[in-house]
Amino acid sequence: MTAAQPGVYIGLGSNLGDRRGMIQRALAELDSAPDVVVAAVSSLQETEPCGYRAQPTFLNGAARLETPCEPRDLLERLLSIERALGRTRGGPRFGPRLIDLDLLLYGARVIHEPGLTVPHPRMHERRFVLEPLVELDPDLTLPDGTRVHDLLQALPG
Ligand code: PH2
Ligand code: MG
Ligand code: MG
Repeated sequence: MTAAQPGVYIGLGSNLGDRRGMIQRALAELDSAPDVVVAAVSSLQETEPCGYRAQPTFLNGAARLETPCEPRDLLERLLSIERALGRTRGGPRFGPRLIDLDLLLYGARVIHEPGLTVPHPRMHERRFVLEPLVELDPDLTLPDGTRVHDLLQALPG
């Protein structure tokens, strides 16, 4: 019997250029690696920018991956796909980006390392992250047992 794969979830975002095309290219790139399967992709929704308001509207979603890659390896892949698609760093924090791939959840793993915090440290307060996660799995829980659905219900507005 093989062990169940942990649920690995990433956030998808873009607010510059061909936003849907950027997200699709990123997913195709990720899926093209022999050891990563993009198992499910949520719908992509228009969302108002948060954190830094004076920027274009985002397209956001989430995907569930199946992979034996360790979280740090997976993070490096995500960053390398962001770079390959033309993302540069150096604008304002939370500012506009061609593509943003965030490691949100890696099964029940809790990680606090330089450059890698899982679950993603700001996901609890972000509707544009929680909604697509609940769409992918209405019963999804965080490592501490909190239901993502309940976090969404608790958001103001
Ligand atoms: N990402 C940010 C900052 N603000 N706002 C929306 N709506 N969607 C995002 O993906 C987003 C944001 C930094 O990663
Ligand atoms: Mg982000
Ligand atoms: Mg990011």
